[in-house]
Amino acid sequence: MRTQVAIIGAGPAGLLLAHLLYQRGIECVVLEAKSRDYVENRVRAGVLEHQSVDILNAAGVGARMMQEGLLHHGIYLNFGGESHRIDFEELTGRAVMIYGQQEVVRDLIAARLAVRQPLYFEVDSVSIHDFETDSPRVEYRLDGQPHTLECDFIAGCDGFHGICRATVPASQLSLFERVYPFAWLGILAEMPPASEELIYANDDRGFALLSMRSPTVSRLYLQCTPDEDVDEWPDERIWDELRTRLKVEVLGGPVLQKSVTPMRSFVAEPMRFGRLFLAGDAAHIVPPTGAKGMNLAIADVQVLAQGLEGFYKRGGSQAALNAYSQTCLSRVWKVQRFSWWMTSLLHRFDDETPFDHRRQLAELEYLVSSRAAAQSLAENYVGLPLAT
Ligand code: RFL
Ligand code: PHB
Repeated sequence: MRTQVAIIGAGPAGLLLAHLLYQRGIECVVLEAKSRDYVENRVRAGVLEHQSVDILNAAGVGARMMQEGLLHHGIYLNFGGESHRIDFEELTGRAVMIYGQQEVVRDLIAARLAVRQPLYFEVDSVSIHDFETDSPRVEYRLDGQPHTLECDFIAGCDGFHGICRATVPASQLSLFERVYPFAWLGILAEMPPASEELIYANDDRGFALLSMRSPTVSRLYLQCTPDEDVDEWPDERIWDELRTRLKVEVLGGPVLQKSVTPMRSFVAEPMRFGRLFLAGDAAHIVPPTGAKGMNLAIADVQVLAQGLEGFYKRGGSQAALNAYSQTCLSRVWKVQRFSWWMTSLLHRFDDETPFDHRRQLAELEYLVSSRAAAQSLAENYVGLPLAT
């Protein structure tokens, strides 16, 4: 089989890239290791930057998001026994959209299937070859049968644990990483949101976050240890801890799902190797405190789709593709900085000194008393422009 672009991975990066390429008349095949049911029900991110909303709308896949998503004009920061609001609308004129990643994934899968374009689930033994030449290829197995997919380009959209980055010789990669000494215990619960906007709390007992998915479903997180055993967290213990840290009394309800997410910052440079392009979590990971992972994936593939359009519509010109890595990384590092900063500001660290803690509280005080400081948080949270 032959195609123009082979896309490995059907997360937000791979699926949106497939759709953007389809709109530009470029053929692609998407190969996904998991089942459709699995990827459509994987609970992850929930916040879309205003620019991600624009990209999804411009791609024609935003109708359900505009109907069911929740537009938020600010967030609350709770610390020192008080609650403070950061007003995005007033500080930046922008808002963010609360809409679950699995809903974005469902909309994109529906869009791909509606136009009857190739998207294969449950492929295994995927391997990529010859991407340093002009004729790369992908080998995989589907229903027990071996297949070869010849292509012009490979898009590695296969997440942090995928095979694309792992296939690049180590000598060609520079890796930058910070692993945090804590994790998030996250729950999805059948409970109407207890606040109209997200609450980020820096409490003496650790960080907590109140988020939501819909008028009837809430998403909440607690700072915990990276090796935390979920079985030691019966529902009532989680609710008690959330009430204490968030200072919100009315929390409770059936817990639909529980999981522990480790926290890391990670960047692989460059993001292009010959005819292989890495996008999304395959190239970088941010700790979730800044709500940026899915948004970075969306921004990467928007840049990649434009680069591939340049190649196919301008007689094989690689000018835009040559700029892909640099264009993405310049924004990725700014978003890394913001995500690291939000994480450092809001969590308790095992090795922190009383000085560190006082400094952290002083920074929070500064943030909610200085318009300049609040505006900096707001412009990063709603999303930095694509090409900076
Ligand atoms: P994904 O979503 O991991 O998709 C990669 C896909 O590749 C498949 N795959 C393979 N397919 C074929 N062959 C192979 N060899 C393969 N190996 C892997 C996988 O099955 C998968 O389907 O990466 P992508 O598309 O780059 O998207 C990135 C986002 O998923 C991620 O950054 C966000 O979820 C991060 N994140 C958040 N991002 C936000 O923008 N806002 C948030 O509020 C937010 N909150 C979060 C988050 C991530 C979390 N977790 C669980 C990591 C909250 C949490 C708790
Ligand atoms: C979420 O709703 O899952 C969420 C919201 C904000 C974050 C991280 C996760 O910073």
